Amino acid sequence: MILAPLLAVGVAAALTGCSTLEMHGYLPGFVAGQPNTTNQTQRVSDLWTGSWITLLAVGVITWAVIIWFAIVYRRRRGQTGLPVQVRYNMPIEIFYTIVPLILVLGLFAFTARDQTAIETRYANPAVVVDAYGKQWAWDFDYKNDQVYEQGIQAQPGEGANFVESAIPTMYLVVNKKTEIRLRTRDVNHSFWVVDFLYKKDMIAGKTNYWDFTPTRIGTYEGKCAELCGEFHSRMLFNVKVVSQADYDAHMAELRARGNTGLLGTKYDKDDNAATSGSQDSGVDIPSENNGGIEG
Ligand SMILES: [Cu+2]
Repeated sequence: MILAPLLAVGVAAALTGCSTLEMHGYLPGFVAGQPNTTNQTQRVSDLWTGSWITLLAVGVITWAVIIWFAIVYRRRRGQTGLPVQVRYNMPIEIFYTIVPLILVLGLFAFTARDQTAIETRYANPAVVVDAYGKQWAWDFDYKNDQVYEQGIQAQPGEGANFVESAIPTMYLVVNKKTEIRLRTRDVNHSFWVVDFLYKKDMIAGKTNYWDFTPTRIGTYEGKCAELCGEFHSRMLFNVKVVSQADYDAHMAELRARGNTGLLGTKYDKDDNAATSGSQDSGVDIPSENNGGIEG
């Protein structure tokens, strides 16, 4: 019973010869004949399609029974009074208690299993990037190479487009274990890479982690997914997954631009922090939360 959703995916695929798009429940990021975008997206897609197939099966059976009863047991011409009243059918009551229980426990178990796998951190990530959300852009600190990119919010270009080259871009190395450490300089944001099927909040005073391995070279759209103020919609970024050589070239370029060292928490806007550069921190209150994550 627990394996039913996974089996159903396999059977459905075998029977219908689904396209790549259909096989992944119309989720973005899957392209026929190409590797997945990250090592996590197959797992996400399996959970998504498995849940849909299971719930659709329940739905179809339920709709069929509703329609069947409405037609077969409808009131006929000439009938009067109430139909025979039946109560306390124990087998049916046990059935409709147990089946939903199994469904709910099953959905919970699969979700918990996948969430645990996705949220597990690597012991030794090869690439570590600190991503700082800020109203309304992103800063990226490349920990290994000690260089940074300080982003600006998307700039209006021609027509309805933004200037692509001005959008902050995070570089990652294909097939390398990666850890992104997510922090915010001000209000809560959310780091979302659409084709990676993952988003995670950046919560004030907290560091979140996302560990994964990008597995396909390409450029992927990212955006803030937490309404964070006036220009939230311009809080865009790109993720470029490249070869080690291209990554090294980009690091050298940042170094040549003078972006050496790390930005760290220097530009955090923490109104309670005595050491912050905030204009309205008139009161000298030391903040427990102002510590960096260095260490
Ligand atoms: Cu935001």
